[in-house]
Amino acid sequence: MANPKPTIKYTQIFINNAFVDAKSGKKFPTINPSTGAVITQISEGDKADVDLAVAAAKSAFARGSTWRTLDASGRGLLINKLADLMERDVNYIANLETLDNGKTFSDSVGDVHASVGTLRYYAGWCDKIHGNTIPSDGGKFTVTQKEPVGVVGQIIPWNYPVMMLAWKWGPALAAGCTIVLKPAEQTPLTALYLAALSKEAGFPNGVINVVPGYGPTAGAALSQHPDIRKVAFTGSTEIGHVILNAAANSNLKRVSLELGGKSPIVIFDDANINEAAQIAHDALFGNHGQSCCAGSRTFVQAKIYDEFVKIAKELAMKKKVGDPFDPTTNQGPQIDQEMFDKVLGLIKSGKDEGAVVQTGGERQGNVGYFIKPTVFSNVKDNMRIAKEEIFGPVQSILKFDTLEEVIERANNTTYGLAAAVITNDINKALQFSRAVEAGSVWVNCYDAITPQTPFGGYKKSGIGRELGEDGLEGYLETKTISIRVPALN
Ligand code: TXE
Repeated sequence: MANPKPTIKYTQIFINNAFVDAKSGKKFPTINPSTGAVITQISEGDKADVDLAVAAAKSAFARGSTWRTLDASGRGLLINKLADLMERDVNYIANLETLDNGKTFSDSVGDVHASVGTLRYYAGWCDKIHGNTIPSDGGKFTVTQKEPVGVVGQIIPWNYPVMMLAWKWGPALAAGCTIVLKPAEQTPLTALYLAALSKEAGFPNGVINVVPGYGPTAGAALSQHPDIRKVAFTGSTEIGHVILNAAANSNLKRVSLELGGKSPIVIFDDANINEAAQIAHDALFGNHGQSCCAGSRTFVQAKIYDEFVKIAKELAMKKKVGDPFDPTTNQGPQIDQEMFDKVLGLIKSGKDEGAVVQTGGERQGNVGYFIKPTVFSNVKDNMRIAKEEIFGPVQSILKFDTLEEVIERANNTTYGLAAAVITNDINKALQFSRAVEAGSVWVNCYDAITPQTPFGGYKKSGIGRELGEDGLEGYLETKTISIRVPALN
Protein backbone atom coordinates (compact mmCIF):
# COMPACT_ATOMS: atom_id res chain seq x y z
CA MET A 1 0.00 0.00 0.00
CA ALA A 2 1.19 3.47 -0.82
CA ASN A 3 2.11 5.48 2.28
CA PRO A 4 3.57 8.94 1.71
CA LYS A 5 4.95 9.03 5.26
CA PRO A 6 7.02 5.90 5.79
CA THR A 7 9.07 5.86 9.00
CA ILE A 8 12.68 6.63 8.21
CA LYS A 9 14.68 4.03 10.11
CA TYR A 10 18.27 4.57 8.99
CA THR A 11 20.15 7.78 8.29
CA GLN A 12 23.73 6.92 9.22
CA ILE A 13 26.73 5.42 7.43
CA PHE A 14 26.82 1.60 7.34
CA ILE A 15 30.24 0.11 8.06
CA ASN A 16 31.03 -3.38 9.39
CA ASN A 17 27.33 -4.17 9.84
CA ALA A 18 26.78 -1.14 12.10
CA PHE A 19 25.26 2.29 11.56
CA VAL A 20 27.65 5.08 12.59
CA ASP A 21 27.87 8.86 12.35
CA ALA A 22 30.25 10.52 9.91
CA LYS A 23 33.69 11.12 11.43
CA SER A 24 33.21 14.83 10.71
CA GLY A 25 29.77 14.78 12.39
CA LYS A 26 28.39 16.43 9.25
CA LYS A 27 24.94 15.77 7.81
CA PHE A 28 23.20 16.64 4.57
CA PRO A 29 19.52 16.91 3.76
CA THR A 30 17.66 14.60 1.44
CA ILE A 31 14.82 16.38 -0.32
CA ASN A 32 11.32 15.29 -1.34
CA PRO A 33 11.16 16.25 -5.05
CA SER A 34 7.38 16.48 -4.94
CA THR A 35 7.52 19.38 -2.48
CA GLY A 36 11.12 20.59 -2.27
CA ALA A 37 10.92 19.98 1.52
CA VAL A 38 13.65 18.27 3.55
CA ILE A 39 12.73 14.66 4.38
CA THR A 40 15.53 14.09 6.87
CA GLN A 41 19.23 14.64 7.53
CA ILE A 42 21.73 11.97 6.49
CA SER A 43 25.26 11.40 7.83
CA GLU A 44 27.62 12.87 5.27
CA GLY A 45 30.47 10.50 4.52
CA ASP A 46 33.76 11.78 3.14
CA LYS A 47 37.31 10.49 2.77
CA ALA A 48 37.70 9.56 6.46
CA ASP A 49 34.54 7.44 6.38
CA VAL A 50 35.42 5.91 3.03
CA ASP A 51 38.81 4.91 4.52
CA LEU A 52 37.05 3.13 7.39
CA ALA A 53 34.58 1.42 5.07
CA VAL A 54 37.37 0.27 2.75
CA ALA A 55 39.35 -1.06 5.72
CA ALA A 56 36.26 -3.04 6.82
CA ALA A 57 35.75 -4.38 3.30
CA LYS A 58 39.43 -5.25 3.07
CA SER A 59 39.42 -7.24 6.26
CA ALA A 60 36.20 -8.99 5.20
CA PHE A 61 38.09 -10.01 2.05
CA ALA A 62 41.24 -11.17 3.85
CA ARG A 63 42.39 -14.73 3.23
CA GLY A 64 40.76 -17.03 5.76
CA SER A 65 37.88 -14.63 6.50
CA THR A 66 34.36 -15.94 6.95
CA TRP A 67 33.40 -14.55 3.54
CA ARG A 68 36.43 -15.98 1.71
CA THR A 69 35.98 -19.41 3.24
CA LEU A 70 32.25 -19.59 2.64
CA ASP A 71 31.28 -22.07 -0.08
CA ALA A 72 30.27 -20.41 -3.34
CA SER A 73 26.83 -21.95 -2.94
CA GLY A 74 26.67 -20.31 0.50
CA ARG A 75 27.09 -16.90 -1.14
CA GLY A 76 24.14 -17.80 -3.35
CA LEU A 77 22.02 -18.61 -0.31
CA LEU A 78 22.86 -15.26 1.30
CA ILE A 79 22.01 -13.31 -1.85
CA ASN A 80 18.72 -15.18 -2.12
CA LYS A 81 17.99 -14.43 1.53
CA LEU A 82 18.50 -10.72 0.85
CA ALA A 83 16.10 -11.04 -2.09
CA ASP A 84 13.56 -12.77 0.20
CA LEU A 85 13.75 -9.89 2.69
CA MET A 86 13.26 -7.35 -0.10
CA GLU A 87 10.17 -9.22 -1.19
CA ARG A 88 8.91 -9.26 2.39
CA ASP A 89 9.39 -5.47 2.62
CA VAL A 90 8.51 -4.52 -0.94
CA ASN A 91 5.89 -1.97 0.10
CA TYR A 92 8.06 -0.25 2.64
CA ILE A 93 11.04 -0.05 0.26
CA ALA A 94 8.81 1.26 -2.54
CA ASN A 95 7.40 3.94 -0.27
CA LEU A 96 10.89 5.11 0.70
CA GLU A 97 11.89 5.14 -2.96
CA THR A 98 8.88 7.18 -4.06
CA LEU A 99 9.34 9.63 -1.22
CA ASP A 100 13.03 10.18 -1.96
CA ASN A 101 13.01 9.91 -5.75
CA GLY A 102 9.51 10.97 -6.86
CA LYS A 103 8.82 8.03 -9.18
CA THR A 104 5.29 6.68 -8.97
CA PHE A 105 4.62 4.14 -6.26
CA SER A 106 3.75 1.44 -8.80
CA ASP A 107 7.05 2.09 -10.62
CA SER A 108 8.89 1.78 -7.31
CA VAL A 109 7.18 -1.54 -6.61
CA GLY A 110 8.18 -2.68 -10.11
CA ASP A 111 11.78 -1.59 -9.50
CA VAL A 112 11.98 -3.59 -6.26
CA HIS A 113 10.65 -6.72 -7.98
CA ALA A 114 13.08 -6.23 -10.87
CA SER A 115 15.90 -5.84 -8.35
CA VAL A 116 14.88 -9.05 -6.59
CA GLY A 117 15.02 -10.75 -10.00
CA THR A 118 18.55 -9.45 -10.57
CA LEU A 119 19.75 -10.63 -7.18
CA ARG A 120 18.23 -14.07 -7.68
CA TYR A 121 19.79 -14.34 -11.12
CA TYR A 122 23.24 -13.64 -9.67
CA ALA A 123 22.60 -15.86 -6.65
CA GLY A 124 22.30 -18.68 -9.16
CA TRP A 125 25.69 -17.85 -10.69
CA CYS A 126 27.76 -18.16 -7.48
CA ASP A 127 28.66 -21.82 -7.82
CA LYS A 128 28.77 -21.80 -11.60
CA ILE A 129 31.67 -19.39 -12.06
CA HIS A 130 34.56 -21.53 -13.23
CA GLY A 131 37.56 -21.55 -15.51
CA ASN A 132 38.84 -23.85 -18.25
CA THR A 133 41.26 -26.69 -18.81
CA ILE A 134 43.60 -25.50 -21.55
CA PRO A 135 45.69 -27.60 -23.98
CA SER A 136 48.76 -25.37 -23.61
CA ASP A 137 51.95 -25.85 -25.62
CA GLY A 138 54.73 -27.72 -23.86
CA GLY A 139 52.63 -30.38 -22.24
CA LYS A 140 51.79 -28.59 -19.00
CA PHE A 141 48.51 -29.22 -17.30
CA THR A 142 46.94 -25.78 -17.47
CA VAL A 143 43.77 -24.56 -15.85
CA THR A 144 42.27 -21.15 -15.34
CA GLN A 145 40.52 -20.17 -12.17
CA LYS A 146 38.20 -17.20 -11.72
CA GLU A 147 38.80 -15.13 -8.60
CA PRO A 148 37.07 -12.07 -7.16
CA VAL A 149 38.94 -8.81 -7.82
CA GLY A 150 38.69 -7.83 -4.16
CA VAL A 151 37.28 -4.70 -2.58
CA VAL A 152 35.06 -2.84 -5.02
CA GLY A 153 33.77 0.73 -4.93
CA GLN A 154 30.34 1.29 -6.41
CA ILE A 155 28.94 4.73 -7.19
CA ILE A 156 25.33 4.91 -8.28
CA PRO A 157 22.89 7.59 -9.47
CA TRP A 158 19.46 8.65 -8.28
CA ASN A 159 17.23 7.60 -11.19
CA TYR A 160 16.85 3.93 -10.17
CA PRO A 161 18.28 3.84 -6.64
CA VAL A 162 17.24 0.29 -5.71
CA MET A 163 17.74 -1.17 -9.16
CA MET A 164 21.19 0.32 -9.65
CA LEU A 165 22.19 -1.06 -6.27
CA ALA A 166 20.98 -4.54 -7.27
CA TRP A 167 22.83 -4.34 -10.60
CA LYS A 168 25.99 -3.56 -8.63
CA TRP A 169 25.63 -5.83 -5.58
CA GLY A 170 24.39 -8.92 -7.44
CA PRO A 171 27.46 -9.62 -9.61
CA ALA A 172 29.96 -8.31 -7.03
CA LEU A 173 28.64 -10.63 -4.32
CA ALA A 174 28.29 -13.56 -6.71
CA ALA A 175 31.95 -13.11 -7.67
CA GLY A 176 32.94 -13.02 -3.99
CA CYS A 177 34.00 -9.37 -3.78
CA THR A 178 33.39 -7.06 -0.82
CA ILE A 179 31.69 -3.73 -1.35
CA VAL A 180 31.70 -0.05 -0.46
CA LEU A 181 28.73 1.59 -2.15
CA LYS A 182 28.01 5.29 -2.38
CA PRO A 183 24.38 6.05 -3.21
CA ALA A 184 23.50 9.33 -4.93
CA GLU A 185 23.18 12.27 -2.56
CA GLN A 186 19.61 12.82 -3.80
CA THR A 187 18.43 9.30 -2.88
CA PRO A 188 20.24 7.68 0.03
CA LEU A 189 17.22 6.23 1.89
CA THR A 190 16.64 2.89 0.18
CA ALA A 191 20.35 2.01 0.04
CA LEU A 192 20.60 2.45 3.81
CA TYR A 193 17.54 0.29 4.38
CA LEU A 194 18.93 -2.41 2.08
CA ALA A 195 22.18 -2.26 4.04
CA ALA A 196 20.18 -3.12 7.16
CA LEU A 197 18.51 -5.98 5.29
CA SER A 198 21.91 -7.32 4.23
CA LYS A 199 22.85 -7.59 7.89
CA GLU A 200 19.57 -9.33 8.67
CA ALA A 201 20.23 -11.72 5.77
CA GLY A 202 23.47 -12.73 7.47
CA PHE A 203 26.24 -11.21 5.36
CA PRO A 204 29.42 -11.21 7.48
CA ASN A 205 30.74 -7.90 8.86
CA GLY A 206 32.35 -5.67 6.27
CA VAL A 207 31.16 -7.50 3.15
CA ILE A 208 28.67 -4.72 2.38
CA ASN A 209 29.28 -1.12 3.41
CA VAL A 210 27.27 1.95 2.40
CA VAL A 211 28.67 5.47 2.63
CA PRO A 212 26.22 8.22 1.67
CA GLY A 213 27.75 11.53 0.69
CA TYR A 214 28.61 13.82 -2.20
CA GLY A 215 30.48 12.97 -5.38
CA PRO A 216 33.53 15.23 -5.16
CA THR A 217 34.22 14.05 -1.57
CA ALA A 218 32.97 10.52 -0.85
CA GLY A 219 32.76 9.51 -4.51
CA ALA A 220 36.22 10.86 -5.30
CA ALA A 221 37.69 9.11 -2.24
CA LEU A 222 36.38 5.81 -3.58
CA SER A 223 37.66 6.30 -7.10
CA GLN A 224 41.10 7.37 -5.83
CA HIS A 225 41.46 4.76 -3.10
CA PRO A 226 44.59 2.59 -3.34
CA ASP A 227 42.91 -0.42 -1.72
CA ILE A 228 39.93 -0.49 -4.05
CA ARG A 229 40.56 -2.88 -6.91
CA LYS A 230 37.61 -1.96 -9.06
CA VAL A 231 35.16 0.89 -9.28
CA ALA A 232 31.77 0.46 -10.91
CA PHE A 233 30.10 3.75 -11.81
CA THR A 234 26.75 4.71 -13.23
CA GLY A 235 26.16 8.39 -13.88
CA SER A 236 27.05 11.21 -16.22
CA THR A 237 29.61 10.94 -18.99
CA GLU A 238 31.35 13.98 -17.51
CA ILE A 239 32.00 12.19 -14.21
CA GLY A 240 32.86 9.00 -16.10
CA HIS A 241 35.94 10.87 -17.36
CA VAL A 242 36.77 11.92 -13.79
CA ILE A 243 36.49 8.34 -12.50
CA LEU A 244 38.70 6.95 -15.25
CA ASN A 245 41.32 9.62 -14.56
CA ALA A 246 41.21 8.89 -10.84
CA ALA A 247 41.76 5.19 -11.52
CA ALA A 248 44.65 5.99 -13.86
CA ASN A 249 46.24 8.35 -11.36
CA SER A 250 45.91 6.04 -8.36
CA ASN A 251 46.26 2.27 -8.59
CA LEU A 252 44.96 1.42 -12.09
CA LYS A 253 41.88 -0.09 -10.52
CA ARG A 254 39.50 -1.73 -12.96
CA VAL A 255 36.71 0.57 -14.07
CA SER A 256 33.28 -0.08 -15.47
CA LEU A 257 31.20 2.87 -16.59
CA GLU A 258 27.52 3.06 -17.47
CA LEU A 259 26.99 6.59 -18.73
CA GLY A 260 24.61 8.76 -20.65
CA GLY A 261 22.92 8.23 -23.98
CA LYS A 262 20.97 9.78 -26.83
CA SER A 263 19.30 6.64 -28.04
CA PRO A 264 17.51 6.58 -31.40
CA ILE A 265 14.19 4.83 -31.94
CA VAL A 266 13.50 4.47 -35.64
CA ILE A 267 9.98 3.98 -36.96
CA PHE A 268 9.46 2.82 -40.54
CA ASP A 269 6.28 3.59 -42.44
CA ASP A 270 5.25 -0.08 -42.65
CA ALA A 271 4.85 -0.29 -38.86
CA ASN A 272 1.53 -0.23 -37.04
CA ILE A 273 1.53 3.47 -36.25
CA ASN A 274 -0.45 3.31 -33.01
CA GLU A 275 1.69 0.56 -31.59
CA ALA A 276 4.86 2.34 -32.69
CA ALA A 277 3.74 5.62 -31.13
CA GLN A 278 3.01 3.87 -27.84
CA ILE A 279 6.41 2.14 -27.81
CA ALA A 280 8.16 5.44 -28.59
CA HIS A 281 6.12 7.23 -25.92
CA ASP A 282 7.00 4.70 -23.22
CA ALA A 283 10.63 4.64 -24.40
CA LEU A 284 10.95 8.33 -23.63
CA PHE A 285 8.49 9.13 -20.85
CA GLY A 286 9.23 6.11 -18.64
CA ASN A 287 10.72 7.22 -15.30
CA HIS A 288 9.96 10.87 -16.31
CA GLY A 289 12.60 10.69 -19.03
CA GLN A 290 15.26 10.03 -16.42
CA SER A 291 16.69 6.89 -18.00
CA CYS A 292 20.14 6.48 -19.45
CA CYS A 293 18.64 4.54 -22.36
CA ALA A 294 15.59 6.79 -22.90
CA GLY A 295 14.53 6.84 -26.57
CA SER A 296 15.35 10.51 -26.85
CA ARG A 297 15.60 10.75 -30.63
CA THR A 298 12.41 9.49 -32.27
CA PHE A 299 13.08 9.14 -36.01
CA VAL A 300 9.88 8.72 -38.06
CA GLN A 301 9.74 7.97 -41.80
CA ALA A 302 8.39 10.87 -43.85
CA LYS A 303 5.16 9.26 -45.10
CA ILE A 304 3.75 8.75 -41.57
CA TYR A 305 5.47 11.68 -39.84
CA ASP A 306 2.51 14.07 -39.45
CA GLU A 307 0.12 11.35 -38.32
CA PHE A 308 2.71 10.03 -35.87
CA VAL A 309 3.25 13.47 -34.33
CA LYS A 310 -0.50 13.79 -33.81
CA ILE A 311 -0.69 10.47 -31.94
CA ALA A 312 2.45 11.21 -29.93
CA LYS A 313 0.94 14.50 -28.84
CA GLU A 314 -2.32 12.83 -27.78
CA LEU A 315 -0.45 10.21 -25.74
CA ALA A 316 1.59 12.88 -23.95
CA MET A 317 -1.51 14.95 -23.21
CA LYS A 318 -3.17 11.94 -21.59
CA LYS A 319 -0.45 11.64 -18.97
CA LYS A 320 -1.43 12.62 -15.46
CA VAL A 321 1.38 14.48 -13.75
CA GLY A 322 1.32 14.90 -9.99
CA ASP A 323 1.63 13.24 -6.59
CA PRO A 324 3.58 10.00 -7.18
CA PHE A 325 1.73 8.31 -4.30
CA ASP A 326 -1.63 8.82 -6.06
CA PRO A 327 -2.39 5.58 -7.95
CA THR A 328 -3.88 7.53 -10.88
CA THR A 329 -0.67 9.50 -11.47
CA ASN A 330 1.68 8.36 -14.20
CA GLN A 331 4.40 10.99 -13.97
CA GLY A 332 5.94 12.42 -10.81
CA PRO A 333 8.47 15.21 -10.36
CA GLN A 334 12.01 15.46 -11.74
CA ILE A 335 14.63 14.61 -9.15
CA ASP A 336 15.86 18.04 -8.03
CA GLN A 337 16.16 21.73 -8.75
CA GLU A 338 19.30 21.24 -10.83
CA MET A 339 17.72 18.67 -13.15
CA PHE A 340 14.49 20.68 -13.29
CA ASP A 341 16.44 23.75 -14.42
CA LYS A 342 18.49 21.72 -16.90
CA VAL A 343 15.40 20.22 -18.55
CA LEU A 344 13.57 23.56 -18.74
CA GLY A 345 16.74 25.13 -20.18
CA LEU A 346 16.89 22.52 -22.93
CA ILE A 347 13.17 22.96 -23.66
CA LYS A 348 13.85 26.67 -24.09
CA SER A 349 16.74 25.93 -26.44
CA GLY A 350 14.44 23.73 -28.55
CA LYS A 351 11.94 26.58 -28.87
CA ASP A 352 14.68 29.11 -29.64
CA GLU A 353 16.21 26.86 -32.30
CA GLY A 354 12.92 26.45 -34.14
CA ALA A 355 11.47 23.12 -33.03
CA VAL A 356 7.68 23.12 -32.67
CA VAL A 357 6.16 22.47 -29.24
CA GLN A 358 3.17 20.19 -29.78
CA THR A 359 2.32 19.99 -26.10
CA GLY A 360 3.89 20.84 -22.73
CA GLY A 361 7.03 22.93 -22.83
CA GLU A 362 6.77 24.31 -19.29
CA ARG A 363 6.67 23.41 -15.62
CA GLN A 364 3.51 22.17 -13.99
CA GLY A 365 2.24 23.95 -10.90
CA ASN A 366 4.55 25.98 -8.70
CA VAL A 367 5.55 23.48 -6.01
CA GLY A 368 8.03 20.62 -6.56
CA TYR A 369 9.91 19.79 -9.73
CA PHE A 370 7.07 18.84 -12.07
CA ILE A 371 7.40 19.34 -15.83
CA LYS A 372 4.61 18.86 -18.35
CA PRO A 373 5.14 15.99 -20.79
CA THR A 374 6.60 17.76 -23.80
CA VAL A 375 6.58 16.78 -27.47
CA PHE A 376 8.69 18.61 -30.04
CA SER A 377 8.23 18.13 -33.79
CA ASN A 378 10.36 19.55 -36.62
CA VAL A 379 13.48 18.67 -34.69
CA LYS A 380 16.73 18.91 -36.63
CA ASP A 381 19.92 16.94 -35.93
CA ASN A 382 21.97 20.01 -35.03
CA MET A 383 19.60 21.29 -32.35
CA ARG A 384 20.70 20.91 -28.74
CA ILE A 385 17.60 18.83 -27.92
CA ALA A 386 18.70 16.33 -30.59
CA LYS A 387 22.29 16.19 -29.42
CA GLU A 388 22.38 16.53 -25.62
CA GLU A 389 21.04 14.15 -23.02
CA ILE A 390 17.95 15.93 -21.66
CA PHE A 391 17.04 13.42 -18.95
CA GLY A 392 13.49 14.71 -18.73
CA PRO A 393 10.00 14.21 -20.21
CA VAL A 394 10.81 15.73 -23.59
CA GLN A 395 10.22 13.79 -26.81
CA SER A 396 12.03 15.00 -29.92
CA ILE A 397 10.56 13.76 -33.21
CA LEU A 398 12.76 13.87 -36.30
CA LYS A 399 11.87 13.03 -39.91
CA PHE A 400 13.83 10.66 -42.19
CA ASP A 401 13.47 9.20 -45.68
CA THR A 402 15.72 6.16 -46.17
CA LEU A 403 17.31 3.37 -44.17
CA GLU A 404 20.83 4.41 -45.21
CA GLU A 405 20.17 7.97 -44.14
CA VAL A 406 18.71 7.06 -40.76
CA ILE A 407 21.57 4.70 -39.91
CA GLU A 408 24.01 7.52 -40.61
CA ARG A 409 22.06 9.98 -38.48
CA ALA A 410 21.39 7.49 -35.67
CA ASN A 411 25.14 6.88 -35.36
CA ASN A 412 26.03 10.56 -35.57
CA THR A 413 26.43 10.95 -31.81
CA THR A 414 29.19 10.43 -29.28
CA TYR A 415 26.87 8.09 -27.36
CA GLY A 416 25.97 4.47 -28.08
CA LEU A 417 23.88 2.97 -25.32
CA ALA A 418 20.70 1.68 -26.97
CA ALA A 419 18.71 1.85 -30.19
CA ALA A 420 15.39 0.53 -31.42
CA VAL A 421 13.74 -0.10 -34.75
CA ILE A 422 10.03 -0.55 -35.34
CA THR A 423 9.13 -2.24 -38.63
CA ASN A 424 7.45 -5.31 -40.08
CA ASP A 425 10.29 -5.80 -42.55
CA ILE A 426 12.76 -8.31 -41.14
CA ASN A 427 15.48 -7.21 -43.53
CA LYS A 428 15.29 -3.58 -42.49
CA ALA A 429 15.27 -4.63 -38.83
CA LEU A 430 18.37 -6.76 -39.27
CA GLN A 431 20.18 -4.25 -41.47
CA PHE A 432 19.58 -1.51 -38.92
CA SER A 433 20.53 -3.75 -35.97
CA ARG A 434 23.83 -4.66 -37.61
CA ALA A 435 24.76 -1.13 -38.55
CA VAL A 436 23.78 0.82 -35.47
CA GLU A 437 26.48 1.54 -32.89
CA ALA A 438 24.73 0.69 -29.65
CA GLY A 439 25.12 -1.78 -26.80
CA SER A 440 21.47 -2.89 -26.97
CA VAL A 441 19.21 -2.96 -30.02
CA TRP A 442 15.51 -3.55 -29.57
CA VAL A 443 13.32 -4.60 -32.48
CA ASN A 444 9.61 -3.83 -32.20
CA CYS A 445 10.00 -3.23 -28.48
CA TYR A 446 11.96 -1.04 -26.09
CA ASP A 447 13.73 -1.39 -22.75
CA ALA A 448 13.98 -5.16 -23.11
CA ILE A 449 16.37 -5.23 -20.17
CA THR A 450 16.37 -8.39 -18.06
CA PRO A 451 18.81 -9.86 -15.53
CA GLN A 452 20.03 -12.28 -18.20
CA THR A 453 20.77 -9.69 -20.92
CA PRO A 454 24.06 -7.73 -20.99
CA PHE A 455 23.60 -3.96 -20.92
CA GLY A 456 26.12 -1.19 -21.54
CA GLY A 457 27.40 1.31 -24.01
CA TYR A 458 29.48 1.82 -27.11
CA LYS A 459 31.55 4.99 -27.39
CA LYS A 460 31.00 7.57 -24.64
CA SER A 461 28.08 5.65 -23.16
CA GLY A 462 30.47 3.56 -21.18
CA ILE A 463 32.95 0.79 -20.65
CA GLY A 464 32.00 -2.80 -19.84
CA ARG A 465 28.65 -4.49 -19.47
CA GLU A 466 26.29 -5.02 -16.57
CA LEU A 467 23.77 -7.84 -16.14
CA GLY A 468 24.00 -11.30 -17.67
CA GLU A 469 27.14 -13.39 -17.62
CA ASP A 470 29.09 -10.42 -19.02
CA GLY A 471 28.20 -8.46 -15.89
CA LEU A 472 30.29 -10.84 -13.78
CA GLU A 473 33.45 -10.27 -15.79
CA GLY A 474 34.22 -6.89 -14.31
CA TYR A 475 34.32 -8.41 -10.83
CA LEU A 476 36.62 -11.30 -11.69
CA GLU A 477 40.30 -11.89 -12.33
CA THR A 478 41.47 -14.87 -14.36
CA LYS A 479 44.34 -16.82 -12.85
CA THR A 480 46.22 -19.25 -15.09
CA ILE A 481 47.82 -22.20 -13.28
CA SER A 482 50.27 -24.33 -15.28
CA ILE A 483 51.59 -27.54 -13.77
CA ARG A 484 54.58 -29.41 -15.11
CA VAL A 485 53.70 -33.05 -15.55
CA PRO A 486 56.81 -35.23 -15.19
CA ALA A 487 57.26 -37.77 -17.97
CA LEU A 488 56.30 -41.31 -17.08
CA ASN A 489 59.32 -43.61 -17.07
O1 TXE B 1 25.26 12.91 -12.40
P1 TXE B 1 26.61 12.60 -11.67
P2 TXE B 1 24.12 13.96 -11.99
C1 TXE B 1 23.24 12.11 -16.62
C2 TXE B 1 22.02 12.91 -16.98
C3 TXE B 1 22.00 13.95 -15.93
C4 TXE B 1 23.48 14.24 -15.76
C5 TXE B 1 23.90 14.83 -14.45
O2 TXE B 1 22.18 13.51 -18.23
O3 TXE B 1 21.29 15.09 -16.34
O4 TXE B 1 24.08 12.97 -15.88
O5 TXE B 1 23.34 14.09 -13.36
C6 TXE B 1 28.60 10.76 -8.09
N1 TXE B 1 33.70 11.45 -8.16
N2 TXE B 1 22.97 10.93 -15.81
O6 TXE B 1 24.72 15.27 -11.65
O7 TXE B 1 27.20 13.83 -11.10
C7 TXE B 1 27.33 11.37 -7.55
O8 TXE B 1 27.47 11.68 -6.18
C8 TXE B 1 32.98 10.35 -7.89
C9 TXE B 1 22.94 9.68 -16.51
O9 TXE B 1 23.25 13.34 -10.99
O10 TXE B 1 27.43 11.80 -12.62
C10 TXE B 1 26.32 10.27 -7.85
O11 TXE B 1 26.43 9.25 -6.87
N3 TXE B 1 31.64 10.31 -7.93
C11 TXE B 1 22.85 8.54 -15.60
C12 TXE B 1 26.82 9.74 -9.21
O12 TXE B 1 28.19 10.13 -9.29
C13 TXE B 1 30.99 11.44 -8.27
C14 TXE B 1 22.26 8.66 -14.28
C15 TXE B 1 26.06 10.31 -10.42
O13 TXE B 1 26.17 11.69 -10.42
C16 TXE B 1 31.68 12.62 -8.57
C17 TXE B 1 22.38 9.98 -13.70
C18 TXE B 1 33.09 12.60 -8.51
N4 TXE B 1 33.84 13.69 -8.78
C19 TXE B 1 22.70 11.05 -14.49
N5 TXE B 1 30.77 13.58 -8.87
C20 TXE B 1 22.77 7.18 -16.16
N6 TXE B 1 23.83 6.71 -16.82
O14 TXE B 1 21.77 6.50 -15.97
C21 TXE B 1 29.54 13.02 -8.76
N7 TXE B 1 29.67 11.72 -8.37
